[in-house]
Amino acid sequence: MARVTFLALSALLTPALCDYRITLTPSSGLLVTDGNATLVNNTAVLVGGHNTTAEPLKNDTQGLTYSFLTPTVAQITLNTSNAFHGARFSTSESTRFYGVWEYPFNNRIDNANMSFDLKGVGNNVGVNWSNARAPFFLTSAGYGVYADTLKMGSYDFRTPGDAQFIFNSSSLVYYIILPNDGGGLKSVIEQYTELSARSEIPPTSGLGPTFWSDDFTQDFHGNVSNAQENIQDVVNHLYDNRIRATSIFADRPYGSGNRSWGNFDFDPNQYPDPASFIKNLTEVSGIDFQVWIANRAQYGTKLYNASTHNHWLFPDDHPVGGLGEALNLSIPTAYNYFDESLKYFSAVGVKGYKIDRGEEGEMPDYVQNEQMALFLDLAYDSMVGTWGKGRFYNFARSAVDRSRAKTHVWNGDSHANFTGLAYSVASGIRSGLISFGIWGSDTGGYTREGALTPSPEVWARWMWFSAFSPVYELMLGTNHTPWYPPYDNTSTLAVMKQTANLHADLLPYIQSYTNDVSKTGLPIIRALFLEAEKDEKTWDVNDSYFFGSEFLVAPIVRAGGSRSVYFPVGPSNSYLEYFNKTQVYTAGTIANITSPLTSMPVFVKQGAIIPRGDVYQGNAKWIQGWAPDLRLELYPSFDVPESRFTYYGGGAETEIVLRTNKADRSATVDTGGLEFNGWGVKIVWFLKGAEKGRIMDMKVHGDGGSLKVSNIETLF
Ligand SMILES: *[C@@H]1O[C@H](CO)[C@@H](O)[C@H](O)[C@H]1NC(C)=O
Ligand SMILES: *[C@@H]1O[C@H](CO)[C@@H](O)[C@H](O)[C@H]1NC(C)=O
Ligand SMILES: *[C@@H]1O[C@H](CO)[C@@H](O)[C@H](O)[C@H]1NC(C)=O
Ligand SMILES: *[C@@H]1O[C@H](CO)[C@@H](O)[C@H](O)[C@H]1NC(C)=O
Ligand SMILES: *[C@@H]1O[C@H](CO)[C@@H](O)[C@H](O)[C@H]1NC(C)=O
Ligand SMILES: *[C@@H]1O[C@H](CO)[C@@H](O)[C@H](O)[C@H]1NC(C)=O
Ligand SMILES: *[C@@H]1O[C@H](CO)[C@@H](O)[C@H](O)[C@H]1NC(C)=O
Ligand SMILES: *[C@@H]1O[C@H](CO)[C@@H](O)[C@H](O)[C@H]1NC(C)=O
Ligand SMILES: *[C@@H]1O[C@H](CO)[C@@H](O)[C@H](O)[C@H]1NC(C)=O
Ligand SMILES: *[C@@H]1O[C@H](CO)[C@@H](O)[C@H](O)[C@H]1NC(C)=O
Ligand SMILES: *[C@@H]1O[C@H](CO)[C@@H](O)[C@H](O)[C@H]1NC(C)=O
Ligand SMILES: CC(=O)N[C@H]1CO[C@H](CO)[C@@H](O)[C@@H]1O
Repeated sequence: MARVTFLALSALLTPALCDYRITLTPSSGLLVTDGNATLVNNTAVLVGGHNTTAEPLKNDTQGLTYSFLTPTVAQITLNTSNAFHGARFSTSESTRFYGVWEYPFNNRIDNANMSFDLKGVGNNVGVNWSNARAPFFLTSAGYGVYADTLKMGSYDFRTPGDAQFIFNSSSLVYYIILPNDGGGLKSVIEQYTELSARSEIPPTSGLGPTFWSDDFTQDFHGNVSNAQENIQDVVNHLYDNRIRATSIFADRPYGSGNRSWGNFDFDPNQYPDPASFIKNLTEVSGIDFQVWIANRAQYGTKLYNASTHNHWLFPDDHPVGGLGEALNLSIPTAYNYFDESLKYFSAVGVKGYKIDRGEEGEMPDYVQNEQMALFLDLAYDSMVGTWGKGRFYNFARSAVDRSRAKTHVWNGDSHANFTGLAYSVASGIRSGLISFGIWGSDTGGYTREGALTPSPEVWARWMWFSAFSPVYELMLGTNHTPWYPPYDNTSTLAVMKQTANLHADLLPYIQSYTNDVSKTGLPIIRALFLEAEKDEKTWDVNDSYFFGSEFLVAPIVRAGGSRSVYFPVGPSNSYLEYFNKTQVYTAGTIANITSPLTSMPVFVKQGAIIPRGDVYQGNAKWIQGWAPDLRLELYPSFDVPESRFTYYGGGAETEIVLRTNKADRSATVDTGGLEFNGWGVKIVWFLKGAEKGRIMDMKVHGDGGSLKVSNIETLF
């Protein structure tokens, strides 16, 4: 590959569209320019025999090609005789670099001062194993870079204004991604996921409320004598308390054999009849069921015996705690054996996996990304054959890049205190920046040290955060159940009910955004700067986010009950407090907000359109003659002449348009003929005075009904 390709935008592109060029510098770096302006300074391409000795390619462009793939995406390929390849970028010192890791090092949403491999993060402050990752960064300088490889690599952001990556690979393709159509960094994420892969829309049951225990085989109460009955006890308490639930999953232990994993079964002492138990759970109680899996072979199990017999195991790399080696899944027979063995679970009714580990030393680090991708592929394959696309819920703590098409994520083992909560909020924001958009955290934390952890205060704050997360999943059991001592069966339980039921009622809104995640790659939890890119004050905010584009959410992540909230400039001139609907905050200001455990600081934009309602019955069998119920909350403002929302439900999209007219002080909603399972939709106008919360039934069918209110005073 001796030829250097110079391919500025070809004749195919109209010059008016854009004039981006990529050129080689005298020192063998690359520049992306727009007229006289340098947009991207790719100061060097790096090659070497080792990652610690890689050097800039100097005055030798053998094996380097570069060209624009689309008007806004440049592709660079490196293929030399070297074992390691990489690149370095340089911007101004104040530039932030985001992405690469879900884990928020130093509780930051950017990567300032960080240097680390593209691998599982391991034990760390706030969260153990917060591991979603992608070879993709984006910068406040307005572009992104995607290195398309599963080889091991290291990223270095220690020099202010610089970013560098080097991969253990004899060839490398990377992309420089510029915004398109004025879409800013959002469009950079969209173009990255288009090159990489997008998530599937999960089943509603996967979004929760989901309840689980780290160990259903202990902590029995009343007449309970095994895990199956213990789960039924949870189901009964949820029912009796009228707490909405859509899924339950069993973490390990649930199977037979050494450490309960490797025989592909349920322990008959704990689950005497798994198939009928799961059928009853799903069909009678309305709750889907998932189980834990991991690529690890425990001594003495079927998986271990088959693997040693066939030489499928990685040599003993001394995994943490001697937890068993991984199979090398690049061996086709190993992959197929595992895939076939897992089919037992879907055959007995299991509808998804909690996928653990993959980064605890059970394989050499340099294959971690390739092996994890294979394991997520086979976990997906073993489910999709039985249930079909989007009808089961797999979620992993360790997932790389394209695997977002095969799994959703939770953020690992968070600590059950405010540090864990703060880091979880930041990791949710970061997960979105690498386009793992369907995300949840263990509500209350995973690592529980001592009685009454999480404290009722931490737990309540976290429950609120999960209500405004894509997924609400909560660990109970093992002496940490709100309706059993040492909890008092009142206040924590009440907040659990309030927040789980709120999350269930927000499902129409959340589902609409899962459609966005799968179509565009844009996350549901959005860093403030994604919506307010021009407001530099949003660049470092690690504890509040836009939930979709309508809500500004500011979880309380410290003890004491108040926090300061910054209201970003750009998305809205002002923000209305969501629960009380009285207080209005001006964009660009900061306010101290106090909130009891029974609420949280949440705000809506001017012109917001928020679909809510009861669209999935789940366990709510206490509702006789249940039928879906959808309502549209509308927050008109004369500052916003028109706002739109793409509602997604029942597999179809409907465009909802809200218009205001200052001249005759009116507002009009066009519901696009929205129906839900043949039912009309309720319209709830949020207006001032007597109009506040005016509810109108919209029984228009099919004919694109629109509804007008006149002589109104808006709330902001
Ligand atoms: C680029 O810079 C040159 C020299 O300063 C100037 O003459 C020219 O007009 C500039 N072109 C653009 C597109 O700004
Ligand atoms: C690119 O970055 C290098 C290193 O910081 C700097 O020397 C060079 O002037 C920059 N080039 C441009 C066009 O900004
Ligand atoms: C690159 O090498 C060529 C000859 O191979 C030489 O003429 C040129 O000056 C060199 N350029 C730099 C920047 O070193
Ligand atoms: C790299 O170059 C070698 C030798 O020219 C070629 O055989 C190989 O296919 C190339 N690899 C890639 C990934 O392009
Ligand atoms: C990065 O480290 C330097 C010292 O090495 C420190 O002064 C600076 O505050 C750090 N920046 C961040 C964002 O942590
Ligand atoms: C994190 O994980 C390691 C290894 O499993 C364990 O030793 C450590 O106790 C964990 N830390 C916390 C706070 O859970
Ligand atoms: C780079 O080298 C260091 C030291 O040998 C090693 O720990 C790290 O894993 C390497 N990273 C990659 C991407 O190979
Ligand atoms: C790079 O990958 C090769 C396998 O392709 C492996 O043998 C080597 O140890 C890796 N190097 C590092 C530093 O991890
Ligand atoms: C089936 O589900 C119902 C409703 O939750 C429950 O009352 C019953 O005990 C379950 N039966 C079995 C065999 O688990
Ligand atoms: C949370 O727990 C971790 C692990 O035990 C501990 O290091 C940290 O200090 C705790 N944070 C708070 C706020 O208690
Ligand atoms: C918020 O409260 C803190 C501490 O009580 C105070 O220092 C600060 O001035 C307050 N900020 C605003 C905007 O009221
Ligand atoms: C955030 C906020 O102000 N919440 C308040 C809304 O009103 C209820 C009931 O009046 C209060 O309990 C909340 O604190």
